[in-house]
Amino acid sequence: MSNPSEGGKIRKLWAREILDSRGFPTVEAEVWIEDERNPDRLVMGRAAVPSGASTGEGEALELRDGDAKRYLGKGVRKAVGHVRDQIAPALVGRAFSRQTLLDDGLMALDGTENKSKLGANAILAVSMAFARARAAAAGVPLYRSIAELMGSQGQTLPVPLMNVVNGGAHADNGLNLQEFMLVPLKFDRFSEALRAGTEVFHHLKKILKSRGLSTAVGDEGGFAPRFEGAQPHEQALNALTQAISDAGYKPGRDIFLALDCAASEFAERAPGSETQFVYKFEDRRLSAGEMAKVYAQWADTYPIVSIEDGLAEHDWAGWRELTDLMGRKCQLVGDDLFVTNPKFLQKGITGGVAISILIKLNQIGSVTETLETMRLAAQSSYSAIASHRSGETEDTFIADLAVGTDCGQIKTGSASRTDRIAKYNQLLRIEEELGEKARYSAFSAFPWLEGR
Ligand code: 2PG
Ligand code: MG
Repeated sequence: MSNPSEGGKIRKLWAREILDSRGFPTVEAEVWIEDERNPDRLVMGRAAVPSGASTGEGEALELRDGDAKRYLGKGVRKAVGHVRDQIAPALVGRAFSRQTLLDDGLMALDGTENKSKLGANAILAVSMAFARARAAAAGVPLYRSIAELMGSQGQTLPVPLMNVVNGGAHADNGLNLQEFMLVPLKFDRFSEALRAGTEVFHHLKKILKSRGLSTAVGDEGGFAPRFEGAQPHEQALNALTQAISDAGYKPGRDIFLALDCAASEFAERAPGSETQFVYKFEDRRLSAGEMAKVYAQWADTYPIVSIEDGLAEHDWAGWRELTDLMGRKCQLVGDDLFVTNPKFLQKGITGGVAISILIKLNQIGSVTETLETMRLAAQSSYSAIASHRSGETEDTFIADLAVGTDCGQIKTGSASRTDRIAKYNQLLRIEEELGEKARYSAFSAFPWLEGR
């Protein structure tokens, strides 16, 4: 029996290969620890890691088996084996009073910069499962225990960035840009914002259908229509603003738009240059400056409040130009650029690049480091958006992460596909549980819009 103030001992640790929303394997872990109130009783925390398609080069390593005979090489038996054969023997029988101690132990066991020995998928699954088990052992909801780790209040329901048109690497429809999102801001409660965004999603479906366009959905549950003819991106933006109006809301007052360009996917190094990039956008080849002007012009025409990865991850000079051009009136978000890593974020802060960071647990590979990055963002007045990956599971950790850290925004896909909806439903539960204490400070990340 261990001293409850030191945390219950880990009694059992297990992992298995499960499937993600794209039908590829991923790691699920279970951590069994002693209940703090009754050490004879065990509580279990379970967590599954997601997987990206448009990944940043600086991400922690997702370990895949590479055995072409299983799941086209994408099996995760090695990572699962590392949990069972290396992590479990090192952790079982020990008590960890804090998440940091467990995560430090995992990192020491791995010993590499990018978690390539054990695999970030093995490490993160255990880290998240432990966070859940610790919350259960203390008898508190996960968001509450994350709030304690973060030193936050854990009462802010996030603005949902709802990705209702999918393109880029998440669809097969000729759109360069990966995500067109709805941002329902002028609402008092998360549940009302979610309702509004969902209604717009249904109206968008009607519009696409009436134009004979496909209403089949992409990886994140958004529609993936092929807009024929000139300027398909403007066609998508027009369809979205129309859908907002059709649903009875005012674009630019109630509901706004956000983009994830995932620009690394359509950029290449300029011939003969190490630092300059060319953007193969629609049928043109644009410089970073020209690409930035396209965004600035869109932001003048459409109610766009947030642009993620507008330029490629290695195009730091271009990013600086973009930030100078738009950083005061549009949330410029670094995803592939920062890969949830405090080192890259620090480089951005020092260099005046971007004003916001996308947060994906599996880019960095542990709960502790994720919170460290979020702390650095908050200290530097960068907004932070808790995010899913395009390959997801039914795991809802990021919903609790968003509320627990009070980060104020979540990006977790469209109003379809249960892998996406699961997170929204968890947020509805949390809002209900928080009752009067629940906050929805919609405009805090967009101060330039306040009072509109
Ligand atoms: C992104 C994500 C999630 P992926 O680029 O922001 O939407 O996509 O998981 O494929 O990197
Ligand atoms: Mg992105």
